[in-house]
Amino acid sequence: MTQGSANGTDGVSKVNGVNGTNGIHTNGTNGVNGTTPKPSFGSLNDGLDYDVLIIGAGLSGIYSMYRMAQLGLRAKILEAGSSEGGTWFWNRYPGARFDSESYSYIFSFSPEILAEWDWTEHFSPQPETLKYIEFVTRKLDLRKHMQFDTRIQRAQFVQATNSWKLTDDQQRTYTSRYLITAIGILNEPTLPNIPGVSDYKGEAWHTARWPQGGEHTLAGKRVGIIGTGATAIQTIQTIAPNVGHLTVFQRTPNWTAPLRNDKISKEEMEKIRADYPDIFRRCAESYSCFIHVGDNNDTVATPAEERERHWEHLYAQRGFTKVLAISSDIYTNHEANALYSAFHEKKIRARVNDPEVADLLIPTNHGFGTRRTPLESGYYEVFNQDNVKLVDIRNNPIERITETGLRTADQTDYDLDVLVYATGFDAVTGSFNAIDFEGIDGVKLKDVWSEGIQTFLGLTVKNFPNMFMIMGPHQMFGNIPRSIEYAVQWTAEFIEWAMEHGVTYCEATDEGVAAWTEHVHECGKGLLANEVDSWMTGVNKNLAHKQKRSMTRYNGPAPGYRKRCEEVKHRGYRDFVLKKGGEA
Ligand code: NA7
Repeated sequence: MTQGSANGTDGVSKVNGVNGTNGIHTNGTNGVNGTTPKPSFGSLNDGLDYDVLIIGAGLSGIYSMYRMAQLGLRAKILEAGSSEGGTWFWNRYPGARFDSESYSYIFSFSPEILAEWDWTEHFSPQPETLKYIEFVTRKLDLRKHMQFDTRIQRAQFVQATNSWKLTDDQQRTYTSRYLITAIGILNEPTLPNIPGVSDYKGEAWHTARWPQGGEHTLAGKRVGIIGTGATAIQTIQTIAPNVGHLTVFQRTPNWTAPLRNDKISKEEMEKIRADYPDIFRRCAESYSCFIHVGDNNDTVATPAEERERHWEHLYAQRGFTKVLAISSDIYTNHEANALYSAFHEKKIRARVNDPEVADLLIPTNHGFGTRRTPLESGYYEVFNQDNVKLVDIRNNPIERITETGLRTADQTDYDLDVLVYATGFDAVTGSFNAIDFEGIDGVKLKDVWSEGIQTFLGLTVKNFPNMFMIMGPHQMFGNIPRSIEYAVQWTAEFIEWAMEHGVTYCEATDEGVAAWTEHVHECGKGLLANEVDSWMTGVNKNLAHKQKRSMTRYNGPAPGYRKRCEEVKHRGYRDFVLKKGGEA
């Protein structure tokens, strides 16, 4: 879709009296200085419990709530967990940490929080990140707006009142004019579809539901772990030194490269703090909002020696440098990608003593960077330890989980004290499928997306009026807090505008959805990552319903994404069907 075709939806929307009103506010704090009267919905939402309901108290929900409170709205967060944090509340497995620089992967909107919070490591471990989130919540005084242990089961759009009705697992109901979903993209853990999962009598933990302090009980134990994705890699390298024996069951090896984490001294933190404006500017300008920026060099045409020298330099740097600061053709050109994969293959071989084990650890069915590339700290060296065994379950699959461990196809039994499932998530749409979303005329979101995701701006869905998705499908998955801040800001600006204009109904159009979905697919063309099965392309082989590869994320440049969303705002939201007051 081009910008032109987005404009082509002009005049399609039914806009009752709001057409042509160009009163777009870009200042989210409108009215706070006391000079402008604060907009309000007046009595329009009187029959409803809230103006806005937010599902989820992770980063998306927290910032949404902050903005709704700033607007003076009656808003509430409903959260399934017993505290705030979202991803960083649930994922407490050993070694869980950012693999983006702490100081670029956080909220940027509050100078006060940036001034007061100190990071102690370049890549924050989960406990510190959770503390940060708790600090933000306290600082912004948001806990009073959060209701925990509330798992929403059903979200129904009530046409008679143009409002949302949510029902939780205790059959309590909540109503609101607008609904913000802040339910994350990796929120529904999946167990493997291997027979016997419920037969196992020992301790069995999914990494996303790791028991408090579980790692302290692993000393001397026989531990097995299924999976070698980002989560498994962090878990394996952390527990391997402490367990009695570790068996890693690997179906598909992933490319991974050194994280090179380090402590941050007080002096260094002050330098980072002074650098914040530049850090966030660089993120805002870059393709996927990270501080690392690639180049457009021709990898294949570059002399081999020069290429290697450059890659060696990147390899020695922290974080995603070796994933993102490379030439963009590595992500689009098979030959360029093969060269870079070969460079990483050499690195792995140099670190793993047994060549047969190294063979197993080197991916053969996808190139470097074409799946989400985890970063590691001593992962490969783990496989040189006497107490660690790598089992290839691609050629010798797990036949079943038994009472005492598991059995592979060659009839080898592995007896285990603890079995760890690092088997990932029903990603992206899974968070939505876990709730029965029902829109106009009983349309189910699950059905709408069953043949492929369709959205408008990744923020809204046709037939689901007044619902805004923060980190919904078709949004940027790169530097997630950057994407969250933008999506929340856009949504808050719309709701503020809706208040000013008495708009009580906002729905995406067929034309808008078709054009946006086409644009998302267009952006994804030519990317090698979209030729590969992974959670990012919507594939999870553990689900009963078979999932085809799909375009789950926005693959174009972030500045382009934002530009398109801004255009919709500046057109007075005319791309939507809008209704005022009590209009049917
Ligand atoms: P991932 O990246 O989806 O990894 C899941 C791993 O589990 C992966 O190695 C899978 O192998 C393996 N798996 C899943 N099901 C099975 C079965 N049935 N049998 C054997 N092996 C299986 O999830 P993560 O939690 O590691 O990471 C998700 C994201 O969270 C990550 O990218 C970060 O952004 C945070 P497969 O590759 O499917 O052969």
